[in-house]
Amino acid sequence: MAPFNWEDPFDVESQLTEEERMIRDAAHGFAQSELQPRVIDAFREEVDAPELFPLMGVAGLLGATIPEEFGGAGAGYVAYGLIAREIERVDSGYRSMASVQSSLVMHPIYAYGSDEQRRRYLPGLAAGTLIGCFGLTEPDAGSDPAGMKTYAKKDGDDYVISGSKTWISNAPFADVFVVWAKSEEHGGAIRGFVLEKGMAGLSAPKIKGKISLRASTTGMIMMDAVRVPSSALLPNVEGLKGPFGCLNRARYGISWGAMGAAEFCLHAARQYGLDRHQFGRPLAATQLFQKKLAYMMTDIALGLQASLRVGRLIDEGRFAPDMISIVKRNNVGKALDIARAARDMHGGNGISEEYQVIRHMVNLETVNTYEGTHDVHALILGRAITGIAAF
Ligand code: TGC
Ligand code: FAD
Repeated sequence: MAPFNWEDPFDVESQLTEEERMIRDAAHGFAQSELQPRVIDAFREEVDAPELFPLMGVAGLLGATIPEEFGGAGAGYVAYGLIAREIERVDSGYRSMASVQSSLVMHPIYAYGSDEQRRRYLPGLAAGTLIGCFGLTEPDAGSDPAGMKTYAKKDGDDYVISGSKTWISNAPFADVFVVWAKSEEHGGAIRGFVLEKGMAGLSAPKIKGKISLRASTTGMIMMDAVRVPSSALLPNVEGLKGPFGCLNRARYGISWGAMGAAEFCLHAARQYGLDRHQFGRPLAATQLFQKKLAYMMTDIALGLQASLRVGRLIDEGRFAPDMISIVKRNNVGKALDIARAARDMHGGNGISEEYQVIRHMVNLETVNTYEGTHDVHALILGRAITGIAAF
């Protein structure tokens, strides 16, 4: 019989390669030394932190799956997931900053871009000297991005883009804007364009007053007849499969990230229960407390194992997007339940910033909503099961 390790019940560790363990350890070290010391103040003060991007770049955390030729690490999707888990163990907002850069900005430029676009943007994005954002959601088109109004008209050799995007991570300090628009030239099909900070008619005001994900900066993208050269068009994809191809990767990363946040909450609740005495014994000596810990550990073990499986299938080129809906929806929903339980198990201290579980709890409300809401992923799965789209 093997010894049981509550911190890794199914021995994920032995299922990782040496390279994956090294990348994970580097991400853990960075997250604990650079991110953890700032996060409580950053969340309270709603701090903009563009200076974190070059630090993440030096640590090799941006564009891990992009080939080394373009500044990435040429690593696989399991390694990418492990990075997300370590960053989100500290804060979902910091993971958001990194996963937008990697999956939603670098991936489309790499997968759909021209060679000139790849060389112009990818090395700077990998280094974090350029910051990217991804504009899909609009004020009137969230779960249903096909309803977007942003439009690109051809004018001579240029495109002229008008419209607005909302709830866009990193937008207020972004240098590179991957924006999705309906293109008149392509019969109204959705196409991707790469815009740059400073273009006439382009602005990105910050959305203030979030009660969730306060350590990540969110904004709008306002485009008032922004004129871009035809070289700004991402040439190699047309239709919604363009943005969804990016979302597959980001959603998969989130499935690992949410487990990192949940692991933080389990560890915190366990320690609190061992330290805190009521009725003459540790809280951890009570049956109800132990049952909650058992649920937490079980859901984390199952969630990590499922994400690992999906990551391996992505690396083998054998994944279906529905698999990603399963792990994004399940792991984030379970992480939210775990964070709420951990908050409760801390009693009054659970609402204090010092104990950090309530920050994870309110962050995970956003994670449950973005990249396809919990219910939209249920509908994607319902369609897969029945063949009927019920959106
Ligand atoms: P539907 O008819 O299903 O598909 C249209 C076309 O897209 C293709 N497709 C996919 N391709 C690749 N991967 C996927 N996951 C795909 N899903 C669909 C599909 O094959 C089809 O291609 P074609 O060639 O036949 O045209 O589209 P629909 O309009 O019915 O979509 C329904 C639904 C609900 C699935 C979809 O709209 C959806 O997923 N909605 C959720 C929207 C969403 O996730 N938004 C995310 C915005 S970005 C964000 O939140 C970033 S936060 C990041 C952070 O800060 O960390
Ligand atoms: P809606 O689509 O209006 O949904 C509202 C509610 O209705 C939800 O509960 C939903 O599940 C439900 N619903 C919707 N349709 C149906 C249906 N057919 N049947 C049953 N229920 C339904 N977007 C980007 O493009 N880029 C970003 O970088 C980005 N970052 C974000 C950062 C933050 C902090 C947040 C909060 C959001 C971000 N988003 C981003 C937007 C995010 O993807 C959207 O909020 C999300 O897709 C949901 O869209 P919505 O807010 O318009 O909600």
